[in-house]
Amino acid sequence: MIIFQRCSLKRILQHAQCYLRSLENSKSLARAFPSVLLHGHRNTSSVPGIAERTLIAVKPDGVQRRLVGKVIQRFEQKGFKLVGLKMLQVSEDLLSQHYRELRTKPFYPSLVHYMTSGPVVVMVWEGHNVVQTSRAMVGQTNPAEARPGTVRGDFSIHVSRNVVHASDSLEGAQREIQLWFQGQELLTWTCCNHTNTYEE
Ligand code: DAT
Ligand code: MG
Repeated sequence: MIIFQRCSLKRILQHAQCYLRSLENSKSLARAFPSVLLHGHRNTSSVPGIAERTLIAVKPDGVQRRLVGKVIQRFEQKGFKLVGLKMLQVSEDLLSQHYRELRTKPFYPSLVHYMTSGPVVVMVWEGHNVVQTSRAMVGQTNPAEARPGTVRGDFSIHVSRNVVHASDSLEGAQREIQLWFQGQELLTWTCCNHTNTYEE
């Protein structure tokens, strides 16, 4: 009877240890999860860099000329995923942070005047290599040099009215996204045609 009690006590202790270990594992999972949610970069695919994000903005001339739909259409038809979108009147403060590298340029005052002259539509697009690809889709800064087929090449003539903004690097994109958007304004969602865009 005493032997039986010892055996079952030992088994109960083993079960308790096992339970405590699994509890510890689930605690460490719970610690990791919020950061995944915070960054909005849940990468459920084997395709590298699939959750890369960039900032695209239709500037005041593009909004006035009713080109917002055409710009969105190009990014949608390419296969990128829209994860944030809003229309706003830009403040000089936001703009001076956005264009901080250009503050000393002679054209900076007229750039600020034009960019704050009316609403802009700002977006975050997500997908594989989206930063580099969207720069190619937007075209050269000066529309005179932008190739036909690019947004600037097709819809603009002069460098001071070149319709769209696109982040020029991964670091630039991250900085600009944080500048223009609050975390909760960006959505993490699954596209229903995901497997027709990427190979798993
Ligand atoms: P991009 O918009 O291609 O990244 P950028 O960052 O060098 O180019 O310049 C930001 C914007 O400033 C650009 O889209 C239009 C304006 N800009 C640049 N060079 C200019 C110039 N020489 N004269 C007038 N505006 C200019
Ligand atoms: Mg730039």
